[in-house]
Amino acid sequence: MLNEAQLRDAAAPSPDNDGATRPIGRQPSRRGLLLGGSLASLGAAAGLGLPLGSGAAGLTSAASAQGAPAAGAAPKGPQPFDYPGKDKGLVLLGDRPLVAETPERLLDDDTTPIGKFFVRNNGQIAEENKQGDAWSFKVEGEVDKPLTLTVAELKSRFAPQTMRMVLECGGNGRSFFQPPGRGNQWTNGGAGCAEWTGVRLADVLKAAGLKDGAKFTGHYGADPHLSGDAGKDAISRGMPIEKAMEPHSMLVWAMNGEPLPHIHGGPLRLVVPGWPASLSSKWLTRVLVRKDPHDGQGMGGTSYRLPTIPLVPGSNADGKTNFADMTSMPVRSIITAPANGTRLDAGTRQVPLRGAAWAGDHDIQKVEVSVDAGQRWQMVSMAKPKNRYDWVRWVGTVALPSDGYFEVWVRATDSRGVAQPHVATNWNPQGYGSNPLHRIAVLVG
Ligand SMILES: Nc1nc2c(c(=O)[nH]1)N[C@H]1C(S)=C(S)[C@@H](COP(=O)(O)O)O[C@H]1N2
Ligand SMILES: [Mo]
Repeated sequence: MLNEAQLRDAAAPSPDNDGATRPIGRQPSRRGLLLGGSLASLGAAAGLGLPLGSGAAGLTSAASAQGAPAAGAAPKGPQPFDYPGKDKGLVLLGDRPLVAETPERLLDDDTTPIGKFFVRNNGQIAEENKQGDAWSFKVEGEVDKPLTLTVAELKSRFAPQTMRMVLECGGNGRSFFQPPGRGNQWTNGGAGCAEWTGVRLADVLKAAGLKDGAKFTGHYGADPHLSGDAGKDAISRGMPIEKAMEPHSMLVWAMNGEPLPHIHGGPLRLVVPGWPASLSSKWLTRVLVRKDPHDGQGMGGTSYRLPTIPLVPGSNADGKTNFADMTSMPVRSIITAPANGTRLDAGTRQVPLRGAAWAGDHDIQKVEVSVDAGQRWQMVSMAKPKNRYDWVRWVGTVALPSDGYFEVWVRATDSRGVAQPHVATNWNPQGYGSNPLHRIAVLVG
């Protein structure tokens, strides 16, 4: 394994392998290659979803796969996300509630900067709170001693820790389902990896004293329901107590060394790594310890639940039978450099690649890349994660046989030997658990 500095050096373009990558067009597009310069005709074809690669259903070329508008839909490029402190390259997926994802090429940092971190809300954004350390939350329910604690008390009474961990939306990858799942059409950008500082949720639950009946949690935040109805929660999810007691499940007040930004749930949020980020309640007001599985907003039915008996894609299901709550997120890898749609100088034969891989509760066993649509795979070098739930940064170089159009594919395999599929699988109405391999298009010459 390489350390981070070695990884950066290895990935730095060297003079003899022509690292002169330049994006096609000004703004790389989710629709793939943008119209621009000599690529206009290829770009136009790609933007309209013309199949340039495999004709297999759900396996269109990388150039057309990324956010190609549905047949008949008005061709509409990605909507930029305009929010204070956020990179303009983020892509707005919805403004009510406010949701924005990070294109793969912006996940190129070892630690995702706050400006590039995805944003997901289910309700209105909580009122901006200036209390900081005076913010308080409650621990109630199946505990001996219900607690009300301020952030200041968390800081002084418990042992702080900092962990670099992936936060990933349960719906990440949803747009790859055929037919589409209901909800925000995430590509791979509903994820980021930040340094989270806070205390172990387990330490606080122990201080409250768990009763024998303490089997599940339920989480509440201060954000109003989208409708403004005070009787409803924007979202309120919960988990088995074993997950809550893991040392990496944290009450967090800082992100990348800064006070937790308002949009990411400051002054206080939960970070429950490995599982759908909907458990990682922002603007945390209450953790309810329960005997029974939580029944809040976003629990039950088909919400954050997967079929235990595979469904016919597109069929109706209410989730009442043969569905189970999502636990670990599936294995995923992305190419973060070069960007999809990069044009390389004629004669370029060596292409350096950089990326990331992660696998929910599991470790990454290997990451492989292919330039011939998966006929042959080669391994890349992985850096050592900082701690459990950190992502793996990887680098590699692929050789191209000629000028022309190529796709680079990446797939990761988790520590159980489970690899990313070629297409999204286990279709479900709300489109969870979709993790097909990531593909980028490059044009040489
Ligand atoms: N209070 C509250 N917490 C929340 C949510 C929310 O809508 N309200 N959304 C959840 C979901 S679905 C995700 S994916 C993550 C997103 O966290 P981020 O906006 O900091 O990226 O927050 C989770 N925590
Ligand atoms: Mo989410």
